[in-house]
Amino acid sequence: METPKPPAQLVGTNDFVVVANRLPVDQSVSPEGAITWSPSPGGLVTALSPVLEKHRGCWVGWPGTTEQAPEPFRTDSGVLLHPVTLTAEDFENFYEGFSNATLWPLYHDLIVPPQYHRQWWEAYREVNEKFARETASVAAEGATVWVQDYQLQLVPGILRQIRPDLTIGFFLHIPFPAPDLFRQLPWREEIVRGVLGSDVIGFHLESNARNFIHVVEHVSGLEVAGQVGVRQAGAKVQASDGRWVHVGAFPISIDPTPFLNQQVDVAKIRAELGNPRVLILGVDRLDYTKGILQRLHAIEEMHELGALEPDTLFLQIATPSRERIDHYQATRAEVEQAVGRINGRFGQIGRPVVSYHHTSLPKWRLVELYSAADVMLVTPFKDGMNLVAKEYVACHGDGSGALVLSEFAGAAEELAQAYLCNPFDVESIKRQLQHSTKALAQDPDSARARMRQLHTQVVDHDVNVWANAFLHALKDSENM
Ligand code: ADQ
Repeated sequence: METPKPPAQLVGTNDFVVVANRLPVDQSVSPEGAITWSPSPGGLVTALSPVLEKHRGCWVGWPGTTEQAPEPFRTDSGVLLHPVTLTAEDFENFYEGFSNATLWPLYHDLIVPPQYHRQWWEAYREVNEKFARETASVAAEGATVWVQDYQLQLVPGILRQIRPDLTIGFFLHIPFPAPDLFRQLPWREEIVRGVLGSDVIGFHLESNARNFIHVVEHVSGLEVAGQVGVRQAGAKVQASDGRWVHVGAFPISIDPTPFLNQQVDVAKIRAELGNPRVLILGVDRLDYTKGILQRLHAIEEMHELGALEPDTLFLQIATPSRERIDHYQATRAEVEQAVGRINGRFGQIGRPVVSYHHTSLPKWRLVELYSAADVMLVTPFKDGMNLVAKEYVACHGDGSGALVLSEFAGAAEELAQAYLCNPFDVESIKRQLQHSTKALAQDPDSARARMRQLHTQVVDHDVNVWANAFLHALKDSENM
């Protein structure tokens, strides 16, 4: 089929464009008030840097402030960062509203009730249009564009209309819900049409991809063919304009390099923490999906039963997140109340049993804590993947440590050797916590074998495997 020509006034010069809600930049303000912007490395940036650098790449995204946005600028490695400006009202209605109070809870199986407001939907549509127009203005003729995540599900459809010459991929970083849940969404047809503007659509898990295919077939009445597979876009859907859109599961991972290479003096870190006999760790954004409160209940009940070594410390690092949204404020209050109660009941003077920190930490510090922890507790009610679980495993190539992981985290599919628990069942968290600490103390060889298997899985399936598999599927779609 001949590739359509783009309208001349819309063409940019970048052959590969990533579009994500956030631009990978950090703002710093000097004491004199001068604002500077610097690139902030993250997993996605690391994974996509080689492709971005090779193809004169560009990253389109919001710089994280509704105030003064930077002019487009190139990083040292030659990647163009192209800011999309959002007003305070856009941020409230598009980001906090539709993205994080409608879609986020709906796609995470209604852990809290999603709110449906027409005004938020209008803002979502308008902001998606803005992202699509900015992307169109930077993409070269015939460029490849990779759109990321739930905030931007309308971008592929809008882009396809204004720039039919582009090859468009879309990846969803959070779960895609069961069809009966998705059907609640008043704008479900528009969302499906938007995503179907892509050539390839990727999800973390086969079950997510199958949920999507089911919606497309039974709610939108479109034809589907092929089979959903992992790291390939084996299923396809015929969009209403006749194009076949390819669908597959592409489980995301981490760049293990910093976790493998940093030398950590574990004894020193544990000494700083008061030399607990057992160190249990939690690291999450403070989000109601992550099950932090349930984890605390499990710890509390185990102290009640005397089922934890008296010298056990539970260290919880919780990154501030979406702090103006009601359910996030409520979750924080509940978590902090539980921490106070548990320490009040079981801590000693100068020696708490829970050490809780509402803060973000630099990666090197996380590596220290991951390396020092005997048990990592990852108990989300629902999670697209969960990279924290993979980061912890990457730090334990020597087979030390144990991972207690929710069966509702996407990561549980690949990390089946972890101590899997049901976070809705506090007994299940307690049981697996007990199994893991008992194995470390009484059956270290088998604990070591389990951790080594997990480690091999994570190192062999890193973020490059993820990005390459998706980009290959996208390339293949051009020849079909
Ligand atoms: P998140 O919900 O943010 O990601 P996760 O996958 O665990 O969840 O990634 C969190 C990242 O933030 C990790 O790299 C972690 O190191 C970092 N982080 C967490 N707490 C931190 C702290 N206190 N200080 C510093 N860094 C911290 C969404 C989906 C996931 C999916 C990812 C990627 O919800 O399911 O795995 O995208 O697709």
